[in-house]
Amino acid sequence: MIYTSFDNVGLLKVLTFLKSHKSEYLSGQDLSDVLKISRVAVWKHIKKIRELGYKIESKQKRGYKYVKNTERLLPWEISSDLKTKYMGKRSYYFEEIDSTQNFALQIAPNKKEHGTIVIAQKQTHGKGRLNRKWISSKGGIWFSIILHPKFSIEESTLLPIAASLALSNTIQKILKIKTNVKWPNDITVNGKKVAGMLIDVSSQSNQIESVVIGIGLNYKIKPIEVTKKLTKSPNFYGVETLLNETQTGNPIQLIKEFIYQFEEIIEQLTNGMTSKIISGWTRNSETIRKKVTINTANGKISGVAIKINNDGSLRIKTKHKTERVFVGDILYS
Ligand code: BT5
Repeated sequence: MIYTSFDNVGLLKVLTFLKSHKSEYLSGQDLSDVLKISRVAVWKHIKKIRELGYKIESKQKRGYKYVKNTERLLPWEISSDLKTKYMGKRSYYFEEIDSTQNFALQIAPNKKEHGTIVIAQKQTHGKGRLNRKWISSKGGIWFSIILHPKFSIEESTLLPIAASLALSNTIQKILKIKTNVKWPNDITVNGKKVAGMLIDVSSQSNQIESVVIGIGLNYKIKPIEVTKKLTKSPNFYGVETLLNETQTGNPIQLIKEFIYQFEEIIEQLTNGMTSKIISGWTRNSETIRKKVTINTANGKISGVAIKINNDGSLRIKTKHKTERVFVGDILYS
């Protein structure tokens, strides 16, 4: 099932009316009269609203009362009171999809999708970088953001740094959990991976047409189950979850804050404030000044990680020289 920010009108009419009369019971007849829809339609919408995770109480002869919000990242929940200029105003929510990245890439060329978010509750074929697997069962936050940015291809190489800084700061602010960033695109908690991202850029003659940033965040997953599926993958270094099953949180608030911070950081990138982004990332980093070994397509490189260059690459001092690494996976020495 798919929900968007621009349809589901009838359902939203009922939900908005219930939300705006929080402490009252509203009868099916009242809702039908005020909203000018049939009683059967009211009943169908309320059934659906409950299935979507909202708590609606009902009492015989009195009617329905809104009690509690859903935890699902539904489009209208994300866009309501969102502080951004363009990001997240439009979104698609899938209960199940192969990969949000695949869907986002298909619609990305359309100009109206600038800032659009594609979210899934579950992915059947979640992708990592270099066609690796991303395990995305229910409980995580799996999403892709489409941008038609004003910055150049050179600056786009800094996007994983910018996105992971925004996400790391958001998690610390909203959930008060200490996170670290790990080059090039990971967020860790207790040294294990809690989020990863991947970027697909479409360009023509050095001009960016669209970018799709895919983000996988282990919000409330079972690390043991994910670990079982991953131990054979060569770059695996452990899985962490932000919340365990017994904890409650507010994922809608988390994603709204992220969208806001990400839009701000994209603005900085567009205005050439790369050193601000890099120094913010470095403060959160568990990579810089460490001895590292990196797996690259051309073999392993060992040395001390010195800094992130303006193009997002990592500068490493090996025994004999200083090297720049653009793509790779870090293993700590
Ligand atoms: C990434 O790749 O970390 C990018 C992950 C991006 C996932 C998002 S979800 C929404 C959007 N739609 C998609 O289809 N994808 C994006 P990479 O750095 O290559 O890391 C992949 C590696 O992380 C795998 O080889 C595993 O070792 C490990 N891994 C896979 N699933 C994981 C999980 N849920 N938690 C922690 N580690 C995982």
